[in-house]
Amino acid sequence: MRVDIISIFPEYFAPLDVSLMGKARERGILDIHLHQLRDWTHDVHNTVDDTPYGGGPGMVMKPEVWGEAVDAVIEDGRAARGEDALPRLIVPTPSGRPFTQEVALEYADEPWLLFAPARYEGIDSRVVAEYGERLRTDEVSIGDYVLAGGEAAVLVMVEAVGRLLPGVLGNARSVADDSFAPGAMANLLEGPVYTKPPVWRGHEVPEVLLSGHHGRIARWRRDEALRRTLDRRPELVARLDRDGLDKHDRRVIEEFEERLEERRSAAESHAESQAESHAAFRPGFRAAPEDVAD
Ligand code: JD8
Repeated sequence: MRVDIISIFPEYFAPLDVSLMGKARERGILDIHLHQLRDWTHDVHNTVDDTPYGGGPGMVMKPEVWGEAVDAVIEDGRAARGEDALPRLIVPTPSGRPFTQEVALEYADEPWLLFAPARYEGIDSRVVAEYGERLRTDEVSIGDYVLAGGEAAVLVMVEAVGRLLPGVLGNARSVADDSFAPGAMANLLEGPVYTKPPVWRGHEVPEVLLSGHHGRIARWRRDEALRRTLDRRPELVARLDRDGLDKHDRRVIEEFEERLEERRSAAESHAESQAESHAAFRPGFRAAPEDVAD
């Protein structure tokens, strides 16, 4: 896979020289090209930004510079990959569609990705409009928090996609076992993991994992993954296709929901008793249960 990245901070991508992505590049599985956006400026200050039309805070990145840069990189890539080759243009933005494992799997099937991480308030929106007519162009977000620029998002996406390419991950682990990957553990979070020693600072490894009984171990791991997902990402359990759940799974879910209900009603009655004791302490004062600190 060819990957081109255009940025005013190409040095930001040094991490792609190390570890899994570094090896993937050495093996020629990943062919990453970094480009300095300012190479396509023509003024003495190498200006890439200007004030926003309509006023408002910050600066917007100029369309002309991005236009020249993207055109040049596409020409460069077509020279290497053939005149009919075209990249998929990916523009990170907090207002983009969510980047998910499903999208990562889709991108992993692409022969050529071109990333356009911006800074400031983002890129003049006519750039995406322009290339959206010529290329498959995606505006994507890696999560509901605000970064200072798109570079970190590109690092995340290149690693999430790169590790899915054949030959990148050793056979120790297959991507089929990934959380959020289609399959048995689809949309379940990873469960707890353990290694030697069997006891550490008084903390023991769960007995079942030392049993060598693969059936029980698989069952335990699935139960733990289900419980952790119910606890931390209940919306993912709601997405599970019910036919994929066996009787034992449903039992685990019922047990969890019963405990949740017990905890909830215990908290509610505790708050009520607190409110009553407060009322008893200050006659005429009626504290609403939610105002009574736990
Ligand atoms: C690209 C400029 C900063 C964003 C003013 C802060 C992705 N999940 C994500 N959060 N933030 C980004 C992201 C932020 C970016 C750029 C991506 C380019 N900024 C801007 C608008 C508000 N500043 C992102 N993917």
